[in-house]
Amino acid sequence: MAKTHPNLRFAAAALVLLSVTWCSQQARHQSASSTGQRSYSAPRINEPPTIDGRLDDEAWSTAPWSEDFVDIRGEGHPTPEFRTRVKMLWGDRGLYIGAELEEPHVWATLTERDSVIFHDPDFELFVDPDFDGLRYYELEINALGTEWDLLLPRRYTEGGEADHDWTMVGLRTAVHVDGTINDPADTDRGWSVEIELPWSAVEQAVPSAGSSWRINFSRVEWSVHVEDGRYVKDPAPPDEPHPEENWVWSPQGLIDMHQPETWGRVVFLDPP
Ligand SMILES: [Ca+2]
Ligand SMILES: [Ca+2]
Ligand SMILES: [Ca+2]
Repeated sequence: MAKTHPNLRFAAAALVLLSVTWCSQQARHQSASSTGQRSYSAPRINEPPTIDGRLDDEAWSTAPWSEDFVDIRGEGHPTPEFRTRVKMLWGDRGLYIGAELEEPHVWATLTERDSVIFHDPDFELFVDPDFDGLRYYELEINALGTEWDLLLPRRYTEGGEADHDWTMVGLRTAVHVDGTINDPADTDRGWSVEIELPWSAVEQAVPSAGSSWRINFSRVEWSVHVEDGRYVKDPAPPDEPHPEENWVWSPQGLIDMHQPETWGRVVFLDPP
């Protein structure tokens, strides 16, 4: 089965929720952008950051932190227990994304590319450069740096079938763990992700200054306990379809990332 988290299983409920959410969002954000969702102005850089997972490059100092991530459902839902935030930059080669994930227990298990990475705690990127909700792109990465990239011709709820074999050609990612991975004996500070997404990797030319893409980020977090010195996922509560936490940059209003119209946007700033 293609990725059904968090989507297909609740298409009907999602439609109802979507309409309710849409109305409330229209009321709440009518003075904001057309979607009422997040917006990030990415500085243009000449000297790209070194893709090593550490966000201490000179380039990153020019980019502000995003808002802290929130529950995917948005207002009225619990504030995430751990902070997640991102930065973005752009240059001749591509879009740069730096993410910082506070996490006292860094763990990951999946090492094979194109595994279903959200079965581990992960960081996820979604982009729809032309805002049409069609042919959009997703990348998931865990704390071991294992990637899953996929192309979505259309959303699952409209019969879309993800192409998992598709590859973001030229993609470069790196993860830095601030602490230890898979070691419950200590407390970690978190992990960070650094991404160079070449324009061509998502079938785009270099954007013109002032233009924007639809984009969102998600973090999946599983509650765990320790058994025999290893992290083990807590059992899912009965009848709980989403035992994981879904924390996102631009709230979706429901547990479904495959709704590009409620993603945020990245605006490609003019050079200084
Ligand atoms: Ca770096
Ligand atoms: Ca598109
Ligand atoms: Ca792939």
